[in-house]
This record gives sequence, C-alpha cells and structure tokens, in this order.
Amino acid sequence: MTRNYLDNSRAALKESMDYHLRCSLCRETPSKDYRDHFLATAFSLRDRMTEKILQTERRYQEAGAKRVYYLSMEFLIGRLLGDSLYNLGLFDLCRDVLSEAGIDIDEVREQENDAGLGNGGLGRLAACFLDSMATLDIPGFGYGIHYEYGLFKQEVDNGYQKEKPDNWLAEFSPWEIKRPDEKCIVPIYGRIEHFQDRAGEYNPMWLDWKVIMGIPFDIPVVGYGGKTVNWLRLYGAGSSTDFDIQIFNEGDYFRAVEQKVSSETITKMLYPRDTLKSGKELRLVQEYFLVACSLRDIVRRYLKDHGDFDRFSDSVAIQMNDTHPSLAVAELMRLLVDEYALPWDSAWEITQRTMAYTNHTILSEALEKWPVSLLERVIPRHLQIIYEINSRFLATVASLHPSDIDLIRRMSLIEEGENKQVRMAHLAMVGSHSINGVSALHTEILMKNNFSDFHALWPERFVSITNGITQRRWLLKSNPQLAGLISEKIGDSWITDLAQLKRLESCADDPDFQDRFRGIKRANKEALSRIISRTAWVSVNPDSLFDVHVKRIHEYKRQLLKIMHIIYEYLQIVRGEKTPTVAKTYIFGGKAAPGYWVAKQIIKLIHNVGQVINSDKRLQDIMKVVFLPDYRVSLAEKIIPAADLSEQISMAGTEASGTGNMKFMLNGALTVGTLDGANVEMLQESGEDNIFIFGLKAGEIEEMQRANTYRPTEYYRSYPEIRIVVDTFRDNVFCPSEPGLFQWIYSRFMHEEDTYFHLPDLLEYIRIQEKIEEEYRDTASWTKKAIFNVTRSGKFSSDRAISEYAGLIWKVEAVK
Ligand code: GL9
Repeated sequence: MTRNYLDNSRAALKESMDYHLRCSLCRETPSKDYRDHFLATAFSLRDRMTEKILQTERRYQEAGAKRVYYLSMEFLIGRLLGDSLYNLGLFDLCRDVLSEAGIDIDEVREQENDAGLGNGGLGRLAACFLDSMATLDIPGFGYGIHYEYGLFKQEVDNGYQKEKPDNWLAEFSPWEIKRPDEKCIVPIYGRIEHFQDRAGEYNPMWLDWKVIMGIPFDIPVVGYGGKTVNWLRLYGAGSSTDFDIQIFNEGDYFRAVEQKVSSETITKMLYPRDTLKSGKELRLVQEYFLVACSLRDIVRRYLKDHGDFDRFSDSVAIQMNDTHPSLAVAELMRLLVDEYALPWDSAWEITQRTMAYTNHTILSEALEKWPVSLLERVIPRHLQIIYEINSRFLATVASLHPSDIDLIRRMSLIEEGENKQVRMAHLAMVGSHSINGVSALHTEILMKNNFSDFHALWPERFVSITNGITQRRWLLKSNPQLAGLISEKIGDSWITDLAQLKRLESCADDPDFQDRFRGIKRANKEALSRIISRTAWVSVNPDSLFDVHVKRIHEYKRQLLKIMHIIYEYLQIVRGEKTPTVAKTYIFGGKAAPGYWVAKQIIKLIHNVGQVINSDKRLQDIMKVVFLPDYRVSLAEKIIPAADLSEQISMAGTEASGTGNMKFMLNGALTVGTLDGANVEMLQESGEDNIFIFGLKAGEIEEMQRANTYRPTEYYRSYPEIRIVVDTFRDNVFCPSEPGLFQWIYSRFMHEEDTYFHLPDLLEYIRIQEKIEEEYRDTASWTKKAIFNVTRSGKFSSDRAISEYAGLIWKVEAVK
C-alpha cells in the first residue's frame, strides 16, 4: 500500500485510521472501543506530523535558519489530540469519520491521559510557547525530561490530600517517537586530576566518572495551519548497556559499562515543588542530565553544517526557563574548552551570546542554590568552571568598584559561609546576554530589588516580556462555542492574531449578541456543574455566579483570603445581617506540594467550610463551596470557560505574572485581583470598569515590611469584620469534630505572623465582593464587561510574547 501521509481527504483519513486499528493495534474493524479509536486517530495524525517535521526541517536547512532551543525542566502539555486536530485543520473531518463509525469524538478525546510533566504556570508557559513558535513558523524546539511519572494525581479524602503516582505512560503515549539511535552518554561523578602537558602547563582531567545514557523521545509540535511542525525532545535516562562506548571513550568499554549509574531512577519522576527549591541530589542530577543531553545534541546538530564554532551564536539561541537549566552555562563552556579546545575567552563570548535567562519568581525560597560540596561530588569539572567564571567576573566588578567589598560579596556566584553555595541565578545572569522578567511589574521588582546590583552593572541586559497563553488551546479548543460565535462575527483571523478580537467591540452592546454570549457561558456552566457533581459530589446551580480560584495551593496566592471572605459572607447571612441577592458557587482547585503542610491544611479548611455551608438548609440555593480534586490542564480547560469571576488575589509583589488570569479573561470572566503580576497590565488593557482591583500595592507592602509596621493584632482589634472571621478558627466553627484543627491560623495572627498580609487586604476584599454582587445583578452590564474582557485580551497571546522573545532576545526570524 502506498500511502500519502499528507492526504487530508476524508477517504485517506478513514483509510489511515482503519490501517492503524488493524496494523498498529491488531484490532478487528470496526472497533467499538474508544481507546482503540483514540490511538488509531493519534497515530494517523502523527503520520501526518512526522512527514511535516521532515518538510519543515528541509525548509529550515535551505534557509540556513537560526534555531531557538527552549530548555525547561517542565513542559505541562496536557492532552494533545484536540490541539493536533485543530492545528492540522482536521477536527471536523475526523469527527465525521468517527461518527460514521458510531463513535463520539468527545469520548475518544477523554481517553487521553494528560502529560503532566510540569507543576503549574512555568511548565504550562513552556507548552504554550512551543505552540506559538510552531504557529509563527519559528525554528523553535523544546528540550526537557521524559519523566516516567508526571505531577502526582490528587485525591481528596475527607478534605485531606492524598498523592497518587501519575503513571501517564502506563498505556503509553502515541505521540512520542523514541530515538535510541540518537542517544547520548553523559559523564557524572568522579574526580579531577591535573596533568602536566608538553609545555609544562597543568591541565585538568576529569577521571573515574560514571555514565548516564540519555534516550531522546520526540513529540511533534504542530503549528496552527499545519505548515510548520517542530518538536519537543524529552530525554529519558536509559538502562541499556549495549552502547557504543567509542562515542565517549575509546577502549574503555568494560569500565564504562561497570560504572553506568543506575540510571532509570534519574528520570523517574518530576519533583512536585513549585516556587520552592528542592535541594535533593537527584534533582541536581536531573538538571545536569537535561543540560548535558541537550547541549550535546545542539552542538552535534550545529557541527553537521559547520566546521568550527565561529557562527555558533548566529545559528543557535538557548533560552533557560528559570535557573533549573542554568548549568547550561558551565556545560557549554566545558564542551567548548575541554572537548573542542577553544580558548577560554572565545568560548566565553560564544556562551554569553548564545544563552538567555528568564526569571519566573522573586520568592527567595525558590531561588536555587546548590552546595559547593554537592557539585564537587556530582560534577567536579563544572564546579571548577564555575569558579573560573566567578573569578573573572569578580575581577571585572572589582575593577569598576575597587573598594566595594560588600558589592563583590553580594554579586559573587558563590555564597560564602559555613556551607558554601553556588547561586544559580547569578550563574545564569553572568552567562547570558539577556535577562527577562515575565511581567512589567515583576521585571521592575527584579531590577529594583533582587538583581539591582546586576542591573546597575548591565542595564542593557534586562528586558521585560509579559507572559502569554495560546488562544488555540485556551479558546478555540476549550471553548468551541464561543470561538464559533467570534468567528461568525469577525472571521477567524483571531486564531493567529489575537488583537483582532478588538473588532468585536461593536457587538458588546448588541442585545442579540449578548444573549448568545450568555447562552454559551450558561452551557459551559452546565457542563461544569455535571463534572462537579460527579467528582466533588456537590450539586450546584448553573444560574449562580461561578466564582473560581484555581491554581497551585500556596500561601502567597492567598486561598486563605478567599475562604475568609466566604466565612464572613456565611456568618453575615446566617446571622441575618445580610440578605443575599445573588446565588454563588465558590469553586476551588489546586494541588499542594506533598511536604507543604500549610497548603494541605488550606485544602482541608476549604473542604470543611464547604461541608458546613453546603449542608446548611438556610443556604440551600444561595451558596455552595466546592473543591474540585486533581486540578490539571484538561480540567482547567473545562473550568475556565465556565467562570464568571476569576480570583487573582496574591499578595502584591509575589506573583511574577500569572497565566491563569489571562485564560479567564480570554473566556469572558471578570477578574477580581490585586495589582500583582500581569493583573496590572490586564487593568490597563480592559479599563478599570471591567476589572475589580483591590488591596495594598507592592510598594506599600514593601514599605510596611521594611519599616516593620504591620501588626495583625491591631487589625484584629480594630475591625469586627476581621475579628468574627478569625475567631471561627479559635472556636472550631469549621472543625467541631476535630477541635483545635485550625487553631494554628488564629495563633499565627495573634503572634503577629501573617507573612502574606491577609488581614490588611480583607476589608477591601469584602467590600469589593459586595460591589461585584451588586454589579452581577445587572445582567446586561455584566455581560458587556465580560465581552470587553474577551475583546481586550489580545495582548495576552503567547504569539505576542514569542514575537517579543524572537525580536528582542533571540534575533530569529520566521521561516515561511
Ligand atoms: C511561576 C510564577 O509563579 C507565575 O507567576 C508565572 O506566571 C509562571 C510563568 O512565568 O512562573 N514561577 C514558578 O516557579 N511557578 C510559576 O507558576 N511555579 C510553577 O510552575 C508551579
């Protein structure tokens, strides 16, 4: 059978799906099994994408294009079937082919496991960026880790989070292409000795290393329109011993086999911590493994077309997604100096011109530092290189500020002390030509506070690039009805140019358009209500206001502030001090890092408050509180289109950007938020009438922290609204059967501990929620504001973000 993989006719698609049912899956046709159809469909799409990878590669080759490599420990890709169908333009066709066989495409799509290879925003951003690079025809590729277990699955048992392994590959993924032929061998551990060469110079030699094998798994990344297909390459640590040791060290085969690290453990699982460093040796090994595999691969690909490194930084751009891959600076230096014998200065220039670093958080507990003693044991040669980089760097600093010892101490890559540590952010900044924050406010804070010394030294290196999200996944695919309505009015150019949504503004006042817009929201709310009753066992009213707080559970994100408001409202109603005018459903979701006690307690608190409120007859049709278990990409795709109100209430100055905030805006939810991260820019875009902003500003909080003037007990004493809420924690109102359970919250406030400033923002938060309730009752006005949120969200496309990276940092162009 000759097969044309690019034939997108109905007959060809049908033939291909039947072929895979029989030949790849060994099933009788017709099959009635949804999973069979999922795999057969995925294989049929993969055929088309792999063919296009080859075509795309030829195009890049002919253009001699510069390539971007996005290095990230996390790619939170979720499901791929729907996106591939939309981006290839095969959705309708495929739905019809399946339905002819009596198969519902939605059921088929539900068969796919999420690829949860990330914790949250940082990993999801990386996935959106891949989609945008392919859509914009940019030669941009991802490098990451092929974790056997992604982020844990969350179960909630009586309000307590239970972690279950996420064995996402148990039924294997049809998207990935394993490429053992392109494996690489990575040295690790061992020691350094210095040998004298002929000229009498002492040269370092890395001896007695062990080896890890990196096996690439490629996942095609198809851009919208299907023209460009890039790839994401994930490395798994391999267990095979029959590698060709000549690649690495001629004649030393047996020793290398013997010294092979028990490598399967290395890529076993994703570390489930967000914005918190792990400090575990295995995590360091993972970070090094990613960097070592990807740089070998990048250099190998470059050298296929080049005889030397003269054009390296004109041909290659490497973006480090946070400091997790910052060892890339040392590894590239090691490759250039040790393996390709370049002089240090040339190697350094190449490295700096190639690398760029994105910072994703200012929380100090997330800033990675690794003990020098650990690096010395795991990657001794890299430690030496880091020391050399540091001594040259500090010499420059000293020459500019000869007597400023304190400055040198602050900027050093090494933090002195009893346990010396390497500051990975400093390594990343020194080794890069570009340093960027992920929103205007975040970049400003980086330059003013965390990295002010570096900013003073190299102001030209700092840029701000506000995050973005791909509208292909977060509107076209996840909210198909709204996408259809928009396309009906303004055509479908918004799919690749989100700013086009502006053209919808004239519809905002049109009662007919408003009706349809509301009808779609209502249908999405009904669909979510069914999920809620199935997974959280609570029945909710789709006509109520859906007030949604979903994201990782973290103190700085202040789920506690939300729950305190709910408690306040509940008390007001049951005490007869408030007559509710709007029925509300409060929806929470999010995972807590397994070792994060406070975050787990907050889940328990949400659960318990929900139990009390949901079973109170007086509030039957007025208020519900729901915690949806196992928040993940595929669930977010169902929650976000159903939201009326988006909670973005982090303490100002802590959320670097946020990306969930943008997804809600795009889907017509109004935001209640602090002036934090990208909320600031959402306010600018939407206009102040269409967003609810409250709370202390970052500068005000900073000032209160500096002057140490904030006293929680003063707020407790001064404001009865605060007192009645805080007292519920002391009085076991939400834990009658487990007295003392939430006492810790009360005690913290009483001991003047409230790191994330809940109490100073609570009053204003209560007031603005009252305003929201008031405004929600004016349906036409609310709908208009919701529409404006959609039409003014154009800036928050990841296409805009990627265009900025391409122009300002990577200097790469589209290859059309
Ligand atoms: C984060 C920030 O906290 C978010 O505000 C930001 O939007 C994203 C993407 O830039 O990066 N930094 C970080 O470490 N995480 C973020 O979400 N953590 C997780 O990925 C869970």
